[in-house]
Amino acid sequence: MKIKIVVVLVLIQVYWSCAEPPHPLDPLSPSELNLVRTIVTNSYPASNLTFHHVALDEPDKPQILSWLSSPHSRALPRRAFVVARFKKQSLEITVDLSTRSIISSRVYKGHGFPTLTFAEQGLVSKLPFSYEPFKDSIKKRGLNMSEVVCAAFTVGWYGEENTKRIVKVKCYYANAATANLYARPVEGVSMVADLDDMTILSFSDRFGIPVPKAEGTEYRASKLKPPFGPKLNGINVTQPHGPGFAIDGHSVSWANWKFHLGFDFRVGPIISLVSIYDMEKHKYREVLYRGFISEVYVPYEDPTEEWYYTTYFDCGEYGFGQSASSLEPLRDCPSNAHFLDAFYADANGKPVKITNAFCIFEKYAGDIMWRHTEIAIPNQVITEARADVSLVVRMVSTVGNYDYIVDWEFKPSGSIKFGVGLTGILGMKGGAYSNMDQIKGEIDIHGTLLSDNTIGVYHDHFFTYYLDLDIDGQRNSFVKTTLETRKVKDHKIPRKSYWTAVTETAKTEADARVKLGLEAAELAVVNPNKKTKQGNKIGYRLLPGSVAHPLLASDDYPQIRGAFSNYNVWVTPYNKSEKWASGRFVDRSRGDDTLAVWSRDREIEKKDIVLWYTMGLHHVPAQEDYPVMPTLSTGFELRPTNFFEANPVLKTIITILSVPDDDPVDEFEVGQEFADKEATVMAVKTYSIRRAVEYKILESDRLKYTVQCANFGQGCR
Ligand SMILES: *[C@@H]1O[C@H](CO)[C@@H](O)[C@H](O)[C@H]1NC(C)=O
Ligand SMILES: *[C@@H]1O[C@H](CO)[C@@H](O)[C@H](O)[C@H]1NC(C)=O
Ligand SMILES: *[C@@H]1O[C@H](CO)[C@@H](O)[C@H](O)[C@H]1NC(C)=O
Ligand SMILES: *[C@@H]1O[C@H](CO)[C@@H](O)[C@H](O)[C@H]1NC(C)=O
Ligand SMILES: [Cu+2]
Repeated sequence: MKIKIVVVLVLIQVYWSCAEPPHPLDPLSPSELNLVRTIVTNSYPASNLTFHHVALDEPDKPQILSWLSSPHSRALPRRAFVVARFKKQSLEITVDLSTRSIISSRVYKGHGFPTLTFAEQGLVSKLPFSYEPFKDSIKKRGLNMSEVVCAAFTVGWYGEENTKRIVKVKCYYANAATANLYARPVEGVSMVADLDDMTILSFSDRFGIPVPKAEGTEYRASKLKPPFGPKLNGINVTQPHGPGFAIDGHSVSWANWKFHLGFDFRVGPIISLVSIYDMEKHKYREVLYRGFISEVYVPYEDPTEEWYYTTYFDCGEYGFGQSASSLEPLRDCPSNAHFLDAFYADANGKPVKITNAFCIFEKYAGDIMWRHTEIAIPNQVITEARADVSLVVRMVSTVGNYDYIVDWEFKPSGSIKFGVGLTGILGMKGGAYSNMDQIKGEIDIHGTLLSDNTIGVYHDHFFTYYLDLDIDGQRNSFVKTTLETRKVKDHKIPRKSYWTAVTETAKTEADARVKLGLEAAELAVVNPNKKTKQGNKIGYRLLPGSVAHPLLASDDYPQIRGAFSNYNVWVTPYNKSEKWASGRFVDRSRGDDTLAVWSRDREIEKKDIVLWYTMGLHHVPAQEDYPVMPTLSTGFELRPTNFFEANPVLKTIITILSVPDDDPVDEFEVGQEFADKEATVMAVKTYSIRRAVEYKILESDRLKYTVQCANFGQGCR
C-alpha cells in the first residue's frame, strides 16, 4: 500500500514539472486538486477535516492583464482557495501550489457556514432510518420503510442568536412504481439534524396526509405506458466542414469571439476574457473580463411549520457547480456538440469528475441574423438574408428537484445571450385535497393543486449574474438613458407629445441601483474615453429578461439574506473579494456579507466596474408543470451599443449547404464566384439551385437562377 502511494506522489511531481503551465484562469486540474488535498491534510494530520469548497484563487486582475499582454513570458502563481470544516470551525485556507505550502489559514468567525457537501447530505439523509420515532411514524402511516428516501434541506436563519450547522430532513416515497419521489412527500414528518455531529436533534410528526399516489407521477420513457405522442421526427445537425470553433485547453475561439471557460464548485461555468474581433480595427476588443451566476435565490412562499424555512440559495448552500449533471449527447445537446468534463473536490478533497459537464456547439435554429426585401426600386426586388448561427456553451445544474439549463450564447453580431431554462420537478407538498371545491373561504394552500394530495408550492427564482464588463479596457462608466415624454411646444404641429432620450452617468453605487420595469430606461456600460468616429461612447447595453421584484417584506429573514435581489441592477467598483452576491458563508447566513451591504456610495465613474444583474420570475405552478416541468426559458442579453462603427455582421460569410439531392451534396459559399464569372451566388438564393457546381449561372433574378448546364457529361439533368 505504501509503495503505491509513493508512486502516485512521484507521478504527480512528474506531471507538475513537465506539463505546460496552465492558463492562469484554468480551474484546478485533478492533479492540482490532489495536491491541494495533500498539502492541507498534511497540516491537519489525523483529523476529520472536510473540504467544502476548493477553488482556483485566481491571480489579481492586473497580473492577469499583464500576463495576457505577453503570455508564456512567465507563469503566474497557482493558488487554491479552500473552505474547510475542522473541529466544528470553518477555515479559509490559501494554498500555493508551486511552493506546496499553505500561505494563509484562518478560522472564519463571522455568521454562516460553508456549502453543504454531497457526502454530508448523503449521510444526514440516512439518519432517519435508524431513528425510532421516525420508524414508528412510517409504520403508523402504513408505509414500507425500505421505500422511503430522505433528503436534507437548508434551514436559513430566523433571528436566532446562536446558530449551528443544522438541516431539516424530510422524506419521500419512491418505489418500483415511480422514480418521482418529489411528487410523493411524506408530509407532516420532519427532523432537524446536526451536520457536524451527524445526529438527529429533534423530530416532529404533526399530521398525517396520504402519500400521493404513484400513478401519473412517472417520467421515465421506459416506464410509461402507451399511447405515446406527440411524435416528432428527429432532426440532425451536421456540419460537413466540421465545427467552426477551436478549443485549446479551456480557451475557446469561434467566428469573431474568443473566451476562457472555467468551472467552479460553487457557481458552475465561469466565462472570462471575452473579446470580439473587430474587422475594421483589425484587433480583438475586450468585452467581459469575467461573468458567472453568482447566486440563485429560490424562496418558497408557504409559511407553515414544514415549509416556512424553505428559501434556497442554490450556489452558496448547495453548490451550483457541484450539482452539475452529465449532459446526454443528442438529448441535452445537438449532434454537433463537443463535450468537456469538469472536476471538483469532494468532502475528502478528492477530485470528482463530472463527465460531459459542458457542451459547446454551434446553434442554428432556423432564425434570421438579418434580412431585407426591397420592392421600392422599379423593376427589381432585392432580398438579402443571413442565417443566424451562434455558439452555445451549456451546463445543467440539478439542484435536488430542479434542473437549471444555463446557456451562454455568443452571436457574431457581438451580442451575448444568457439563457436559463427551468425544468425538472416542482417542490411539492402533501395536502388533504383532491379538488379545488374543497378549498374554500380562508384556506390558503400556498400553491396549486396539481393532483390528488399534491400541491406545487408558490416560489420565486432570482438569478444574480456577476458581469465584470471591461468595454475596450477597464475604465468604464454606467450610463442610464431614460426615455422621457415631452410635450410638443410648437403649436403649428398637430402632434402633442413625443419621447426623447435623457442620458445620465452614475457617479456612485447609489446612482446605479435600478428596479426595472418602473420606467423606460436603457442601461449600458460604456467606455467614456473611447468614442466611435461619430462621437458616441462605445458601450454594451443590458437587455433585461423577465423582471421580478421580491415580494417578501424587506425585514423578513429570507429577504435580509437575499437582499441582493432588492434591485435588478447594482454596479460596484471591482474588488476581487466581492464575487458572491449572497456572501462567502451562505448556509444560515444573516445577510451581513451580501452585495446589498458592500454596495454603499463608492465612486464608479470611469472605474473598473462590475454589473450585477438579477433576473427573476415568480412561479405559480400549473398542472402542466407536473409530473415533470416542460422547460420554461428565460434570459437576457448584452448587446453592443455604439461599440462598432456599423453592423458587424454585414459581411458575414456563412457556408451555405445546398439542398441535398439523391446525389452527394454540393456546397458553395456566400459570395463565392464561379470560375466562369457569370454570376455570384448570394446567401439564401443558393437554396434554389441544386448541384450548382455543375451549372453555369447565366443570370439571377429574385427567386430563381438562370443556369446552363456546364457539364454535358454525367450529372446534368
Ligand atoms: C474521524 O471520524 C471518524 C468517524 O466519524 C471517527 O471514528 C474518528 O474518531 C474521527 N477522528 C478524529 C481524529 O476525530
Ligand atoms: C417493502 O419494499 C421492498 C422494496 O421495494 C420490498 O422488497 C418488500 O417486499 C416490501 N415489504 C412489504 C411488507 O411490502
Ligand atoms: C448526425 O450528425 C452528426 C454530426 O453532427 C454525424 O456524425 C452523424 O452521422 C449524423 N447522423 C445522421 C443519421 O445523419
Ligand atoms: C473589498 O471587499 C471586501 C469585502 O466587501 C472589503 O472588506 C474590502 O474593504 C474591499 N476593499 C476595497 C479596497 O474596497
Ligand atoms: Cu419554479
